[in-house]
Amino acid sequence: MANRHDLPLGFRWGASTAAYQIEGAVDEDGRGRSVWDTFCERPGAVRDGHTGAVACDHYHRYPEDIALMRDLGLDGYRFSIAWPRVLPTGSGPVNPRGLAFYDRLVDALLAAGITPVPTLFHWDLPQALEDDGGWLNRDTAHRFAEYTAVVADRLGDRVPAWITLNEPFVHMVYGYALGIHAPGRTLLLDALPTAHHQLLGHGLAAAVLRERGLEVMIANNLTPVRPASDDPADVEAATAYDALHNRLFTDPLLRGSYPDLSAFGVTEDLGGAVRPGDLKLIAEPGLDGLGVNYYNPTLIAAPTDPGLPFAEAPIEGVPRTAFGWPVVPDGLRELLVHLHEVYGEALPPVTITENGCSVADEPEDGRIHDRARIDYLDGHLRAVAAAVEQGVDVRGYFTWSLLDNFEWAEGYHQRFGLVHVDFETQARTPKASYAWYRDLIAAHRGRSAA
Ligand code: GBH
Repeated sequence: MANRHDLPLGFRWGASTAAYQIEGAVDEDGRGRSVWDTFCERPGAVRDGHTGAVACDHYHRYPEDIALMRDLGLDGYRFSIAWPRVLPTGSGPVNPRGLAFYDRLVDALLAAGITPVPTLFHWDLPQALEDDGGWLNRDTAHRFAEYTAVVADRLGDRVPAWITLNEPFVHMVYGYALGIHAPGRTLLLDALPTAHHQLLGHGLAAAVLRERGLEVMIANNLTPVRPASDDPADVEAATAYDALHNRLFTDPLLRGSYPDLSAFGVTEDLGGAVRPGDLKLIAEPGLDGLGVNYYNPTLIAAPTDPGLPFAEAPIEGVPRTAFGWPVVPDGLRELLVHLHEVYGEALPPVTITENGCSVADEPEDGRIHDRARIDYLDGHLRAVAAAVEQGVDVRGYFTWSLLDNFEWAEGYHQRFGLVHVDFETQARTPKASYAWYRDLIAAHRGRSAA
């Protein structure tokens, strides 16, 4: 297998976060409510009743966090912009104090030599828009494009490349189909229009960014789908699952069409959501890069429940993260090579926009020996290098996450950071993985310069 040091010259190193997971300050400077503020108040929704009200207090502590990024040697920092800070009711009046926060953040990043890579939507929809139907309502796509214009007009002079959406699949499934995330709806397959409306929002926002000469990416959580056996029933189930999880969110962007979802009893217009011209709006602006968030592969077997055309099977015989997710680094190589094979020339350059793991790593003598995270990152970077060797154009790697943070329905129980956060004192303590990543970046840069 390829060595991680074989990554190409100019390969970009980064780390990722998201607004609701780190900022806190939910009632400050005119921020409006988001669906996550509401969801956290619902009894039983988040483990131990945790909320993002304070989180990492990054809203106030961003200079300290940027100093940590600078010492790490990051080329880029992926963060998200909280829509309800900028437009407290989702549309209408702009909140200048909310916008000013991102202005300060961008300037401080640039002063530290770090490229800001903002994501416009990482799940914190303004509650006022949810009250009008959220992503079930087609109008939300238009509101998203308007919000994009406001933010791009303010930051576009300093921010070259933008990510529209984070993981529209997870937002649809966890947020609208199963109710594990905000807004906590349990619509099952009736959630499908939220896929189309998010993608339409992407397309409209992409056009807004393009008009301003800015680059456009999207961050999809993709997974290599493996059938549990060669049995045709398992293979058929895997094909159906792949269409829902992966191709539903890449085919319209890269091919201008939706995949066949007939196994789900779903028509090509996704329950009437797709109107003439929509697919053109989604595909036409094009993508300058595809962001890939990778955590683990998926094993799929023939259905056991009559309501769905697949069943998820456990992946045996591999290590698990503290969250219980299987650790399969080669799945990332498999995924990247598969994308390259399926989409060919239509596949834009790829950036890994998230990859990382939860480790139960409490401090010992003031140090955090998160060996499992180092092994995870090392294995996955070798997988990226192997994919590059097999011809995939991968431009960068952003680890999830810079800081331990609010892990959605798990509250503060899962720690994904290179930097430990004490949620009582807000003290930041770089872990062993932080030093490891810093040295790796420095070594790669040394080779690139040589
Ligand atoms: C991302 O979602 C989010 O973008 C980010 O905000 C979040 O903090 C981070 O990842 C960590 O969770 O059942 O064993 O097959 C990740 C979405 C959905 C990826 C569940 C792994 C299945 C694990 N995840 N998924 S398993």
